[in-house]
Amino acid sequence: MKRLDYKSPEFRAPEIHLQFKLGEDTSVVTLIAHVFREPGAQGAPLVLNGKNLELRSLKIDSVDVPPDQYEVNEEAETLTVRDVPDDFVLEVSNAVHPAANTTGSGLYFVKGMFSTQCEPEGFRTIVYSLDRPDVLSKITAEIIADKAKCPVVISNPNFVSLTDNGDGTHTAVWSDVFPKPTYLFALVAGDLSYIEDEYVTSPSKREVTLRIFSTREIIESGQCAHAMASLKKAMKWDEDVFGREYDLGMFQIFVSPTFNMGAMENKGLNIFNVCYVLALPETATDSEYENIIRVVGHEYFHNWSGDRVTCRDWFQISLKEGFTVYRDQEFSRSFEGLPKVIDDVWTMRTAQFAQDAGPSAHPIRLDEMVVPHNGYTLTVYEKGAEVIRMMEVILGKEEFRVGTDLFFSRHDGQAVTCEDFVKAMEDASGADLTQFREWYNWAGTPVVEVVAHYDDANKKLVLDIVQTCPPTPGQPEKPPFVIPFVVGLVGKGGDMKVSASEGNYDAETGVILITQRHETIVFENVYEEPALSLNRRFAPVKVKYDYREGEIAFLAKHDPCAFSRWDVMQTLAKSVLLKLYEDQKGGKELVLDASLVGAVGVVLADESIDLDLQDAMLTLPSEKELGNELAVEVDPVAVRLVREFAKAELARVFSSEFGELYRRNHSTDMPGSVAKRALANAALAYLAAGGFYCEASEQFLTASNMTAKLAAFVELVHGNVSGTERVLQSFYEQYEKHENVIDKWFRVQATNPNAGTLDTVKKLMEHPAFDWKIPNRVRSLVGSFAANTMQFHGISGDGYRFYTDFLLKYNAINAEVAARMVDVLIDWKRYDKSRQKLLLAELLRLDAEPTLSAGMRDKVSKALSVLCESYFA
Ligand code: B3K
Ligand code: ZN
Repeated sequence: MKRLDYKSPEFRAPEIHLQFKLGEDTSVVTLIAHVFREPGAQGAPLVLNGKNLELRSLKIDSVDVPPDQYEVNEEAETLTVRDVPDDFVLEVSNAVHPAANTTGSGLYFVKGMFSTQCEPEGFRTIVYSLDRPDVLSKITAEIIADKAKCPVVISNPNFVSLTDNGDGTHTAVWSDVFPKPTYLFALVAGDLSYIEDEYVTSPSKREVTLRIFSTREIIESGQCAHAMASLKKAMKWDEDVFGREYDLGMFQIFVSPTFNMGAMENKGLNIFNVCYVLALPETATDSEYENIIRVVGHEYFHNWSGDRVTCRDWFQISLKEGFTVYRDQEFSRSFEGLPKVIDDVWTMRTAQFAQDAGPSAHPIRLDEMVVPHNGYTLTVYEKGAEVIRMMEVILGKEEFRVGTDLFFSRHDGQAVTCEDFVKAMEDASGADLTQFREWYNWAGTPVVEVVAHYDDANKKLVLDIVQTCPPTPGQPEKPPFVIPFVVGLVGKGGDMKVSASEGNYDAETGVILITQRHETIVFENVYEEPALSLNRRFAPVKVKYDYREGEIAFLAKHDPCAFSRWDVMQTLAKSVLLKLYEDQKGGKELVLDASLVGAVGVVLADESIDLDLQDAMLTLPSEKELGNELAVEVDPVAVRLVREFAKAELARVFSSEFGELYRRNHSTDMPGSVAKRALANAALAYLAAGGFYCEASEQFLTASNMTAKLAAFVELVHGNVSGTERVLQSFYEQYEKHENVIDKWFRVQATNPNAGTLDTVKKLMEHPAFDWKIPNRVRSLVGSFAANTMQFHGISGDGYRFYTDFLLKYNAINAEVAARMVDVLIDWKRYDKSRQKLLLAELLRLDAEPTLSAGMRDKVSKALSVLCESYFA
């Protein structure tokens, strides 16, 4: 499928009536709709989408369609009816098998509950339908279920009635107010309970009932309060910041223990993975609390950016996802501040930059796809959000808001494209975003290279800026991008007030608007040679700049922009660690560069530093990011070892400082601040890296909250400290009833860097708490193992082989999650020759499997397509 081959729908169904007769083994689903032919589609047959459905009946205007008038094509997933009138009533009925459905998509029955997942193409596995995002219908769902097994039957968005049928069943009816695409339909039924609250919207003063549903056990455990508070906070924020008000009388969340992904924004009935809802201080870490508010916000914000205005087709996923990620990031940043900005940039640099440099690099607006499932990528989401943010930086917050208002009002109730979003921004602001649109066309991370010349005599600073973008599959050359590059010229007194006599520089905002491949900016009145604080608002580019002697140390301490203080420290640590890597490869003795030791010493000694910033500045760049910098022939084990070496060295040099940092910030009581707990845990990790485990042992025993408990647990298990078995057992026994915590128990063991972990993982797959049908459990054990550098990437290849065996099996159980999990194998070319060979063998093994899902095959083929002649040379 290609984006440019888009054809508008030939038929529309403005109103749909659905009837479900719910049965665990077999459910019968009937769709009745008034269908209209679009002008211009004369003679076209009616093509319905349907997959794995057992057709029971098919009627047009109440008359059975004779078998020679229709055709089911399993491969194309269609049911085609010829010679249909221009305007008719369609009635189609089919059976599905929810208990046998382990895919996490469509209608499934797990743990005594029915639930659905329809985005992107799950609806067609429920009933034959016009299952595409640009066909919007008002759906009424009539759901007949066993009263005893399913006392609660909910759908979306508005409750109409619940009728006792007198035969042990009851019928619930739910209906739409606003037309929606089928992917936003949802149904949940089971023996559920809920908590309830209320929100009064502004300015309309609409009273909205808020409910969070789950199993009785979960609801009674009192773990949904934080999610409810998050929801109310998100509703208020969207009113205040985007002028978006909730539009219905009811907002429901269902917390599913067996969800494939994070959550889903079905109109008025969001469905959530347990890991993004449940929280008590003793079972959820601070970052889980933060993730809950972020994801609750994200799904809620989709009510406008996704539901009221949706995507025309799945090539445009970034229209709703990039924009909604931007919205949830801004929401979280409004109360978390700097750590959230750093987190977002960290995700871009560690994971998205890698995707942008790998075999599956793609633009944020997809040009082609094999299966829509594979379009939900970091690039579409995270880089998509950064592209939106760049528009905000270019237009300014106020104009940007005028633009989003126009976008929402102009396209309310429509299914539109990324182009429509940019056009609304342009029309609202008068800005010309023609060249900016290139961000939607091209993959790859641009590189911005800066060279500075200070002219002391004339008090000028000249910046030579060159932008390039590396080739990506199918895109050897790219045009120049528009990059809002925010800079600060930092002198002894902080940011210098300068103007530019040449180049597009805005002295108010500090934005250099880069548009050409090569730009020259001439700053005037630069009375001292400044230190350069670059890319302060993080445009999604890599920056190359040779810092002068002392420049980094100066910025790390004095840059008025806290984000840049962190950033420059990362730059320093990266260069030091990469040098160590080279030394290690060259067989040289490892010595940690004094510049990093000095900079860490300054951070540790800084009494006035903000605690969040101190924590961030003490964190070394991730192994993945270092790998991204190396780009080719990466030996992941060597990367890890030099990073560990640096940590241990810093721990040795600053053992008393880390001890002191720990004592200052550690506390056995809640509440304390998130920053203090993060710092205490950072210090704990350094102490462990230096071989000191007393604090971790003590913290493990006395922790009053999961943030402290888990950090200590990790250090003890990964440190192979004597008594680990007892630690593991006590952790398990203490949290046996908390699935989210037991996931951590699996994860910590799977990421244990020590020898023997692969055997442990294999054993744990036989553990009674391991369940192939629960994606969180599978991810926590096997998915986490793939993040275990030492064991997954072990040079024996055993880790890769085990993982491939797993994927081959899991592909048959949950193809969607399995296809996501193959990502860790596909970038085989970035590793050293020995690992390339090992990974290639595994990819070929996957490729040879005839039953591989289309999604996984798509990724494996892309990975293999970079197989070039030179490899065999
Ligand atoms: N829109 C959903 C993602 C659906 C993915 C299907 N594989 C969740 C979200 O991004 O809000
Ligand atoms: Zn989303």
